[in-house]
Amino acid sequence: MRRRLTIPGSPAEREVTPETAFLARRSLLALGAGLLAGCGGREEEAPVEAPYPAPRNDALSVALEATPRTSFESYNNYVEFSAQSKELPRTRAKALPLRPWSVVVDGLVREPRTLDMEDLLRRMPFEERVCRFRCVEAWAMVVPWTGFPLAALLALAEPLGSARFVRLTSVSAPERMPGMAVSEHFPWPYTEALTLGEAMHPLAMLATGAYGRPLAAQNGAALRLVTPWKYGFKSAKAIVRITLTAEQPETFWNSLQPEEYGFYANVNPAKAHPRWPQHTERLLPDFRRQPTLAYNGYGEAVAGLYSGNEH
Ligand SMILES: Nc1nc2c(c(=O)[nH]1)N[C@H]1C(S)=C(S)[C@@H](COP(=O)(O)O)O[C@H]1N2
Ligand SMILES: [Mo]
Repeated sequence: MRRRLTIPGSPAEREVTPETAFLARRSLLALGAGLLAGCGGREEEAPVEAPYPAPRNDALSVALEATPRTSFESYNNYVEFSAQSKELPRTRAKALPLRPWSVVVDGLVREPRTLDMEDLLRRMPFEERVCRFRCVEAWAMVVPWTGFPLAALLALAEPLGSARFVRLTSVSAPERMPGMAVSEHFPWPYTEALTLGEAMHPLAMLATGAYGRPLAAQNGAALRLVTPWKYGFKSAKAIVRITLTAEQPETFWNSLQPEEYGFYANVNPAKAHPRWPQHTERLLPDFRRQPTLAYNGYGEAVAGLYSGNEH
């Protein structure tokens, strides 16, 4: 990644590069700055265009009306800001700085990477996808996310053959996140994980936006996971690290209450939560009751990942 390349013309590069090669390379860069964007020094790069709105991927979208943005942005689960309130995350999350933002991709990879938001905007294939979204608490929404396949980011880091899981770690900012102190016994930071097969599935997405604009802080800006066939708690917010591992990682809710929150957490109307049924759900904005679908309606796409016994 260009972070680890020397900026052309810097003293360090002059020391290690024969002068002729240095001059040739510099003129090449000057000529081909556009082509080399993403490979050269930041000086040569044009400003990055924000991808909003991004082209819609109809094949991976549902033909349903989106939940109003105001509901999406004002009814939130974000325990770092409040474990009780659906409303407080919206006001409290304003304290979280969203730029600069970078994500580390490390662990069992050939090329560990640190990418900032500009790197992602420049290098990832952004698109919009309208997805069903189902919380384990039995409320549901339909959200037009903007983002890119998690697989595209993993490919940059080149997972090793020994990698079997992908752990996603949310930002830890106790001084900005009052919920962390209130729930001090929780296993912070918030982490989630997928099998590598799930993470490479085209439906697994990293979102930077929704409703054709950047994500609001309370919805998990600057970068959050979207796995529409799983309960919402799998979709970690404010991701700063993505680590490939050989062993199944401990995850936040699963380690707190394994009977209530499985590792796989695929939406399953036939398997009741210990404290409530899951065969129906309440769709925002008006909490209209409707049937819950197996794999949240994505069974045709994802059922092949499973034997059927995962929970
Ligand atoms: N870091 C972090 N990620 C999180 C959560 C959280 O508390 N902290 N809550 C999860 C749960 S339970 C749900 S339902 C969704 C809610 O996303 P939304 O507020 O954007 O609707 O985020 C998930 N990701
Ligand atoms: Mo949730």
